[in-house]
Amino acid sequence: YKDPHYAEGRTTMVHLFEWKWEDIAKECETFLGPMGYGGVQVSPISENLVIKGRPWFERYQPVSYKIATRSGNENQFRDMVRRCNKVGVRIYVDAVINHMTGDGENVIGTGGSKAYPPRYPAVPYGPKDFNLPRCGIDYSNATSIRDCEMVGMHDLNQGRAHVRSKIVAFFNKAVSHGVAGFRIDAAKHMWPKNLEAIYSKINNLKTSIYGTKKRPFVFQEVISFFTNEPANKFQYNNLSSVIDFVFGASLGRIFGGQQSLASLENWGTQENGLLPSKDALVMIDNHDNQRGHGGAGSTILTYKEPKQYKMAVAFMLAHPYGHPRVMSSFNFSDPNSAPPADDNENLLSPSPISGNVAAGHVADQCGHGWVCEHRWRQIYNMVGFRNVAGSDASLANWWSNGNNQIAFSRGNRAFIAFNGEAGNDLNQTLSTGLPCGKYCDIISGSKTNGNCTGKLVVVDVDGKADIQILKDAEDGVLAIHVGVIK
Ligand code: AAO
Repeated sequence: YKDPHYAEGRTTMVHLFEWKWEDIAKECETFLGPMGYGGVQVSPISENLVIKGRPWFERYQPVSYKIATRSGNENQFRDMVRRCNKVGVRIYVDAVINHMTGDGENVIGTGGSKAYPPRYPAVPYGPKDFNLPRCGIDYSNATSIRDCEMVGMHDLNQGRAHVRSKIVAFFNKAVSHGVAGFRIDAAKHMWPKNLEAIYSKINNLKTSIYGTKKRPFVFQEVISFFTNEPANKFQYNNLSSVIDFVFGASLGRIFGGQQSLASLENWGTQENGLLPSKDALVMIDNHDNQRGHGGAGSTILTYKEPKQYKMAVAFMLAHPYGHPRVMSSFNFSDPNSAPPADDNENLLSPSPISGNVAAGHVADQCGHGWVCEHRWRQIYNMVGFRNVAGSDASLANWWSNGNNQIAFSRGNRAFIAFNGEAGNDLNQTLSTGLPCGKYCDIISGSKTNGNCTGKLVVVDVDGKADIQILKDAEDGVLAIHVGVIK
């Protein structure tokens, strides 16, 4: 359950938050595949409660396991998975299985199903399938975290055979369409032994795509920062991968200027409070903490602080620790607002990629309120960097000025430098570990038609190069690798 099953040479997934299946299919073909992304985490696929104003969070209140949301229907979903796989991009489903909706009258889902909480005839679930008596969560108590209701939503009892079988059938439907795995929403609120039983019943992945006997990649959402929390990540990483929230909170603190970059020298070890690398799904921000939901918000960097954010993302992608996930957002000021739409009531969202991007053409931004961080040159070029560095090129040639300037290489394949100092330029001759040659910096530009559109870096026979990052440059990073020799 810990292998993402990326196609050969790919290493990184992107969360295309609230994107439609048709748009994701196009994005796989025209951008993600060609730029080397390995996979997409999609928004929840199961039918959800329609909430007035259509906030993004309605998608976390299931009404049934029909594949029918504003992202699209089952045919569109199946078509997306097929087209993405065809260009080497995997799909991971965000699975909401801890709970159904909160209370409500006239509950109607995005697929037209009616519900009478706690009765959900379209599954079907009835009162016996939920934990009773109803209670609010006391976060100091492990049983309460698992058996009480998260913000008033009816809490499924995964100990029941009927509930397990419905969840497993839902997973297996997605597997039959060719997905590579699942994000387990609110895993912390379910007992590990129940999750283990459910995972064991998921079918092997489609042989025609993944080969024989391949288990789904499962990454569990467990928000925890301290080992002494009654429900914490170390209770789940023996089952499968876990999203490590310490990662983004710590890197946000460091690249946000509250702690020195030099302190990153031993990054990725237990002493940072992180999970073992192979167990960890990591990100700088996610759809919750970028807007103050789900905790740990104060140090989290987002697209709203672009210079620091791009530095943190570059560090995540350059460093060998963990399985990285890039966030792709829509712009917001109200944290509860719906995704960009022409007409929310009719579920007509403008396409993030319509009109402005011809097939095969690389644009740095989308439009219509979609931020598309994954299309920022400084981010997609770093995905390429990680793919070139691969998993066997270990971290080498660490350098720091003891403060906020650092550099390191990934074996003899890739090299990166950071200047996090507001008041000082970085101007140093550094060991890059790379073979002698001329390289294009992939942060200030790209290598296009044999030329560098950004800085040129000359590595001499000793592997040394003059590295310069000015204090007021647009980006505080310089990165080169053996794939961009001029
Ligand atoms: C909505 C409304 C509610 C309404 C409800 C039902 O907002 O007012 O009652 O509908 O009608 C999303 C939204 C929710 C939304 C929900 C359903 O975020 O606002 O509720 O959809 O529409 C906990 C969970 C974690 C969860 C996170 C949001 O553990 O699983 O809350 N994330 C996932 C999804 C998320 C989704 C759901 C789950 C639900 O990613 O999008 O909710 O499917 C502590 C705990 C954490 C806890 C946080 C927040 O964190 O440890 O477990 O996360 O609090 O409650 C420090 C601490 C840190 C602490 C933090 C905050 O940093 O170190 O531990 O402070 O106190």
